Amino acid sequence: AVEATIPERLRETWRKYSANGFEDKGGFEREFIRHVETTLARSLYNCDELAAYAGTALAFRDKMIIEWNKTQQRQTFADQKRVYYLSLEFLMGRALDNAMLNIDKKDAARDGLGELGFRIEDVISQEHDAALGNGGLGRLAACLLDSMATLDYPAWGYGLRYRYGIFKQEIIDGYQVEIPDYWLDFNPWEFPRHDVTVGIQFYGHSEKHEDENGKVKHVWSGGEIVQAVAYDVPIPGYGTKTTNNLRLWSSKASSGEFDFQKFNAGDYESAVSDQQRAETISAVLYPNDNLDRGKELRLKQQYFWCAASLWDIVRRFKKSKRAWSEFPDQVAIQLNDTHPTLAIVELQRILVDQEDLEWDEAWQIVVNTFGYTNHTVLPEALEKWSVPLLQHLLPRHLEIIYDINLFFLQHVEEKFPGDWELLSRVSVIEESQPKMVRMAYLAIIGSHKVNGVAELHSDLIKTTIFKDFVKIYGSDKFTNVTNGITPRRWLHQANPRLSSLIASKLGGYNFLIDLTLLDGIESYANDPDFRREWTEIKTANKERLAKYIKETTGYSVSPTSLFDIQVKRIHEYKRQQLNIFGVIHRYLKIKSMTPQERKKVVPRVSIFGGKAAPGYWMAKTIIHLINGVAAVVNKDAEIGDLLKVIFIEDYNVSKAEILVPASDISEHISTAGTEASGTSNMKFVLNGGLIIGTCDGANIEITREISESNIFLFGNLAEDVDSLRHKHLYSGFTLDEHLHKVFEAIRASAFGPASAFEPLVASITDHGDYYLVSDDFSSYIQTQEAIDEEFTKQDEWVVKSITSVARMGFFSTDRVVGEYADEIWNVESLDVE
Ligand code: IMP
Ligand code: B1N
Repeated sequence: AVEATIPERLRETWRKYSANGFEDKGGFEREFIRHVETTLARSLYNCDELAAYAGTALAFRDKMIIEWNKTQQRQTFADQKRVYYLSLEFLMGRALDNAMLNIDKKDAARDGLGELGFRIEDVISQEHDAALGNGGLGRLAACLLDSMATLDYPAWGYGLRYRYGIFKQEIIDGYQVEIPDYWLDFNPWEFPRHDVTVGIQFYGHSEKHEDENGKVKHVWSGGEIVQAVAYDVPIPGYGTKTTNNLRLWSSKASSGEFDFQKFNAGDYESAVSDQQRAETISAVLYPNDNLDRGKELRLKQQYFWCAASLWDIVRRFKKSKRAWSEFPDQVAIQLNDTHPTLAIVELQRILVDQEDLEWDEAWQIVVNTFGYTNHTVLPEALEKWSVPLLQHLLPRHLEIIYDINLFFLQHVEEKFPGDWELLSRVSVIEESQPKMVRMAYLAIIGSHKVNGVAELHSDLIKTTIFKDFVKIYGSDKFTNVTNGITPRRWLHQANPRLSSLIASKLGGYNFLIDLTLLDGIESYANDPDFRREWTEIKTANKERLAKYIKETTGYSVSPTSLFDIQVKRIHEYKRQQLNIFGVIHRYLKIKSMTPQERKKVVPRVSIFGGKAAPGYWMAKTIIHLINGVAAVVNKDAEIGDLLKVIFIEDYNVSKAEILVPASDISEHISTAGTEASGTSNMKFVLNGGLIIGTCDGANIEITREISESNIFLFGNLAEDVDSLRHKHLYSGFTLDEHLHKVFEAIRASAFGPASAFEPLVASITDHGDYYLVSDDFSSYIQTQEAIDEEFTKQDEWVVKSITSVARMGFFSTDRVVGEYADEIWNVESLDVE
């Protein structure tokens, strides 16, 4: 319909001069030089690596945005249901390599850059990571975007354009120091849309008015308005022309906000401060992972982003001129954890207050639109907002929350008359001092589906934190969608040689879009030539990491050692403390050996990496201890290569791409029942590393897929955790003798002043050992010994490695997106042809 309104002649002219981008090496060089000369105003004589990166990125950006435009047009004309993925975090990492591979022009760029005097790897490594996330939750959002584009779903991400991503970590004297991550100096991947700007209201008050028909209307007035400006980031699919959109909102003062009268009167400070206050909203990503701190600015971020996104979604829907009842047939909104729960309240407000729908009709639309994904059962991560804060910041929304709760409790009361305890347990309002709004309950009530992210986790939410809601709604409202990863970035991009070896046996790269095809390599585990190539690739990846370690830490590690890697956020529940205590045990044991005995030791490099939340003191203590142990062990001449301990500074997505392909063993050793899924476990196995892990999260399903003989499981089960904790508190416990020795060494200041580490030791010996380190320690060190033993049988080890990779097909986000599409969104992909 829109097409018909444009005269044919105009369309012809447009077609004639449309941008085309490049196709081959020559075309790439032409576009590269054009951008270096005209966009960057540089020349042959001052084109350094950074300029080469910029020129390359701009050439690729042109190609992507051409497809972006066509995709958006196609999706607009097709007029079918779209998906909106609301996430406060998108941990994208670098974009250039991904763009090159997804649009299949990396060879052209490599050859072109070569002719122009650059190495493609050096150019790629100039890029600053887009680090708008903390860890697994944010990286999952990025993997899902990749898969939604690859599978041609009409899907947009919505998030915040933080000026500062997750902080950069430096280690100084063994301590973590945080440095701000200003990443926007040069960002070729975003398109500012100053025409897509909306005012977002805060504070003020809510009033009731009666209109001429006696109908009560709610009006929210007063307060302040902050502008939300859209920035669009193109998301290219792999092997398809679909290029989807990630829309990030940036906050800006309303134009009236910069007060020229104050400015002219010389009151510069207060003229500027209003502006700064507005811009603060999208200034910085909160650096907490699995922790809710209830800060006002965080609530402002959440509402700002939800309100802007809903305005945009509703505006787009209204262009279709459909009835409101069709909204859920056109729009699916997925809530990435409870952070965007206010979107539920905001849509109800738009429908009732602005569009004049009846409450019940509006509410039905809302519930049919939203789905909620829960990512954690940790009590400290379950979001609650105080009623007085909501009253102050969002007065009308608080009223709506109270009404939602009232109607919900009436429904519960009808179903379970007289069960007052049930009513108070499931109320959205916690009757504490001050009263608190339980966001997860609101998210459940306002969504048609609630999912966990791995089987154990989805069972746990149904039997523990959301048990009452299963009783009320039945178990059909709850479902499981086990997480995955994108094989494009986490195999093809991070490990090109392995990807190419697999492709050579499978007759091409189809496995990258149907990961279950990997099962075709299982039989090659019997082929000695294949095993040799497989081993060579692992060794090359370990050499690359060893080189990186040498350059960044100065320590030399031998690539023939067993590389044992634990990289993830530092958290007590993830138990890096268990790992480092195990390392100390290993060190003490080697020290006590005779030279003859030492000859039998399997040399090991224990590699750690990860950030601690700046306010999480115990996590910082764990980092400190790891570095203390490294300082002692690595310079102990008696130990030499038998043991090295490495802490990789500033772990991020692009460092993960170096670490993940280089592991022999990786550690996923959370206290059972605490890690909802984990996704790096999948990445390591897909790259031919074996894992040591607890029966937790997705480890359980990985075991089921690859078989128990290919994974090293240890430790207590989730079902026993409660009684063990209870036992610690009420009957006390005796320490494992090996762990006791480890603590003696720490308390004797073997790794730095004992006082620094005392709180960590005491959390186990004196404060109940909540994470069951002592209960799992002996099983952990025995399993590590079994790993040493297995590693000496290299042939068997490689067979395990190949077999595991062959069986990892289940863990692609392509499968994940398909499940969301069928079971939650009811949305179909859009044929590109
Ligand atoms: P929005 O849905 O209005 O935000 O538009 C997103 C993008 O879709 C725009 O930037 C356009 O590229 C494309 N688009 C939106 N409406 C139309 C249309 O009517 N014809 C062609 N493309 C459109
Ligand atoms: O989400 C990942 C899972 O694989 C991990 O097991 C899980 O720990 C992670 C509040 C979170 N859950 N909750 C968070 C992050 C930031 C924040 O402010 C909570 N992250 C997870 C993907 O499902």
